Amino acid sequence: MATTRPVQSAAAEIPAVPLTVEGYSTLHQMMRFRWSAWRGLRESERKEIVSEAVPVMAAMEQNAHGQSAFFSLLGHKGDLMFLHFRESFDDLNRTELQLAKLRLSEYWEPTTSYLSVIELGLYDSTTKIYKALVERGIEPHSAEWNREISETLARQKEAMRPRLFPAIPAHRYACFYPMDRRRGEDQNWYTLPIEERARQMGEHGLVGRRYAGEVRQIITGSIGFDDWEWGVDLFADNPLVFKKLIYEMRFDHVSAVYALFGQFYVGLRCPAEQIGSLLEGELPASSV
Ligand code: 76R
Repeated sequence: MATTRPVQSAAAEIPAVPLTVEGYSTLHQMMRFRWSAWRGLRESERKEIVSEAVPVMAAMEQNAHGQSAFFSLLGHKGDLMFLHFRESFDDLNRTELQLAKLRLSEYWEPTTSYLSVIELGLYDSTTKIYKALVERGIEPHSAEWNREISETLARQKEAMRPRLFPAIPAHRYACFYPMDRRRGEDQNWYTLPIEERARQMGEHGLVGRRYAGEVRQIITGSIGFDDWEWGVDLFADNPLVFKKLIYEMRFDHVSAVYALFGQFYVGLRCPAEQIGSLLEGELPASSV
């Protein structure tokens, strides 16, 4: 079925894709823990296995070039969630291999995983930048256009460095879910004019900012990497904030009309040092 892209009169040639800047490569690993096999071990063996794993996991937690964090998951979708921020896919893969070498890894098995990169969408500045270039008579996709765009992106990336390469927020609860923008026959985010998408994203940001002190959000982009288009990570000390924020956002136009959601995962942060006691059935203490 033919979809007609709305005519964007003055800006007919303006590219449809918003500019984005990318930071850490991220991997979520959801693991089921083989409790019965674990409990079948002698206590001394469990201790030995934990004391091999803890220093490796603690070093990942403190890694200056991208941290890891460990969570005890609620519900049946897994027992543990590992979240890794790294500077490259190579580093992520190295991390997976390092964990797979631990004896403890014989007792966890993946239920799912999610690969993405930290992404800041620059809808607001994109439309301004594209228009300014067109007004200067620079043709989209020409060498000069590409140079101007890559200079802008380099400047933005520098200015946004702390948000692109963040520490993992030290809150007690994490909520992760993947999502898409709808591409239905009636409602299709990707055929909306960029100005309209920028307007809706602006409104989305305003709703989000009301929760600034209570929740930290990290948006990762996964187009080309995983089954959904974005991953949403929320961190808070009160899990009810996830419900309030996400409920309020459902009424936001961009979520009400264009958001499709995957599975939700909620976990409690478990510092590496407390993995041993977690696996003996004790809840992690409240500080990271
Ligand atoms: O990063 C920024 O602060 C700039 C504004 C902003 C962008 C570009 C922003 C703000 N978000 C952006 C992008 Mn968001 N966000 C979600 C969800 O559950 C739902 O209905 C949606 C899931 C939440 C809860 C959330 C929270 N955001 C995105 C994108 C990329 C889309 C694209 O580019 O097309 C997605 C999929 C997405 C989804 N967002 C905020 C928040 C919060 C709390 C904020 C305010 C952050 C702050 O200013 O402190």
